[in-house]
Amino acid sequence: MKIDIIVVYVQRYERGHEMDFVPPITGIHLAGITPAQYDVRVIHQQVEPVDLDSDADLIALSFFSGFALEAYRLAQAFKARGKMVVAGGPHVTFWPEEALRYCDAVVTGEAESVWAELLADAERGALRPVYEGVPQPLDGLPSPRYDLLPDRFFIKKVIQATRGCPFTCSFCTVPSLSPGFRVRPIDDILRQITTDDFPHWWQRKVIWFWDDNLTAKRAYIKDLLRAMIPLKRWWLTQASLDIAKDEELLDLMEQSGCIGVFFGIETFGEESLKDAHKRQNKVQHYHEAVAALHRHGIAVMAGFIAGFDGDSPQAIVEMADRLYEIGIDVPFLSVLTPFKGTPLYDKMVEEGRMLDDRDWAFYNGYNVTFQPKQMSPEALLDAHRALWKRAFSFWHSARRILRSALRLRLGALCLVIAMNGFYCAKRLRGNTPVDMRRWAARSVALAGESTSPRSEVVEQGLD
Ligand code: B12
Ligand code: SF4
Repeated sequence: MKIDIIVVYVQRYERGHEMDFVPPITGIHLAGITPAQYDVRVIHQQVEPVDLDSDADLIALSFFSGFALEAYRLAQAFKARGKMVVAGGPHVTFWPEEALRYCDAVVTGEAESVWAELLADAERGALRPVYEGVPQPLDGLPSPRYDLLPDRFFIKKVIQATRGCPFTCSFCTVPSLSPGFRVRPIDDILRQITTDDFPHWWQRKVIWFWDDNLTAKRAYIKDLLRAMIPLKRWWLTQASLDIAKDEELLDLMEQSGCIGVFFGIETFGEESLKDAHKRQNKVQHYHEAVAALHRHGIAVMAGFIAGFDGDSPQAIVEMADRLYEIGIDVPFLSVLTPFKGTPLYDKMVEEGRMLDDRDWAFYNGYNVTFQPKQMSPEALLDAHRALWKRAFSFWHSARRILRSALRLRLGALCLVIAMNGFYCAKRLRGNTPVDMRRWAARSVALAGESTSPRSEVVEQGLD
């Protein structure tokens, strides 16, 4: 049986992404856990077209909420060509009934416990509608199929060492998607790191850990980093801000080649932090925490969110200056989005604040899907765009790069130049995040008559 795993994507910038640094791990991981008797391909819609006339027997779609309409459009097109279509991922996990209207079967939760069974059922033409994946120990997972990655991705070595996060931020689905915290055996990770047959030196040198919160279990991460020191790699990950107080961990991160860490800093509002249950963040400690990472030469990437109840339009735009003041090297700026499976979503539904005229295309992290407390949805979008333009202006981007040149190690500096240069170039060319108010008509037309915008789904009681 031939399988096409498609990692669905819809461009999030007016004129596309222009360059693609790091691939998702999901598609190549699914290919890795696919039993050897099947013939598998992985298609990343982010960088390559989807061939609707593929000779695959089974199409497996993976997607986030923001890409659901496109996934359903693909599902319909493939079904019209007689293919079996299955789907999984965070959106499907929380909206299985909706996905089943377009697909033959869905997997909720993690694939490992049910994927082989689903494929065997597909082969004998006996798919069940729902396969409920249950979290399993992560021992002995096979390596992702790096050989199936398209050349277009600059970095190739994406790894996942842990799943889950001990925190419970109100806007995040990780606690309900991956309850608890699981780690992979260190030997498995080392084996994966040292399996190196990429053509370019930087593809062998750089590792990106796509973990929810890699540093959550300190004894584990310290052992892993000690074992990584002799491998002389550069690596990046996502972690929580509380690590800044652990000098031993920061030392090990430096010695093992850490060049960048992403923190969810989210906001400068004390009330908003409380609302977000972000107990690990303290506004008065931001500056010192970032400085601690810099003392080890590590670049600090940080996520900021516009649209908390405590936010005013002015406070949102001013974040561009405040994030510079606390020393952030690369900012990532999104709009608060209530995803099902989070306390934030439950609260917004309870308060009647979800905007039912917004289809899934608005759930891409750059558009507004709820009624903000202190402004209109339009004013929130405008404030976010003003923040984005200010933060990636030539002046702000150049200052961040120059400052990094004085205090970061080489790999970290390369990262800061590449990321700031990338976003600043977008900004200078007017390639801003897509405004779905203008794209909505287009996305619904693309999706075809029978795909449901979110409002219809809610009306039909599938919520
Ligand atoms: C790494 C990561 C990223 C990376 C890589 C993105 C990517 N395209 O993979 C980056 C930083 C770029 C990113 C960006 C964003 N992300 Co993100 N990200 C994650 C994170 C932390 C881990 C995902 C991962 O790779 N896990 C490891 C792989 C192996 O597991 P997996 O993807 O979960 O897949 C498993 C199951 O879901 C299932 N499965 C998945 N697909 C399929 C398909 C089939 C057919 C089957 C059978 C099974 C299956 O089986 C897999 C193995 O068990 C998750 C949190 C999480 N725990 O899911 C958030 C998460 C997926 N991200 C999320 C969001 C919202 C975003 C952004 C929109 C944020 C923003 N504001 O901009 C952007 C979108 C950008 C984009 N280009 O797609 C949300 C999605 C919520 C939703 N309902 O859609 C999550 C769940 C976090 C959250 N905030 O709640 N993200
Ligand atoms: S710390 Fe990050 S991964 Fe953990 S719950 Fe909060 S937002 Fe999600």
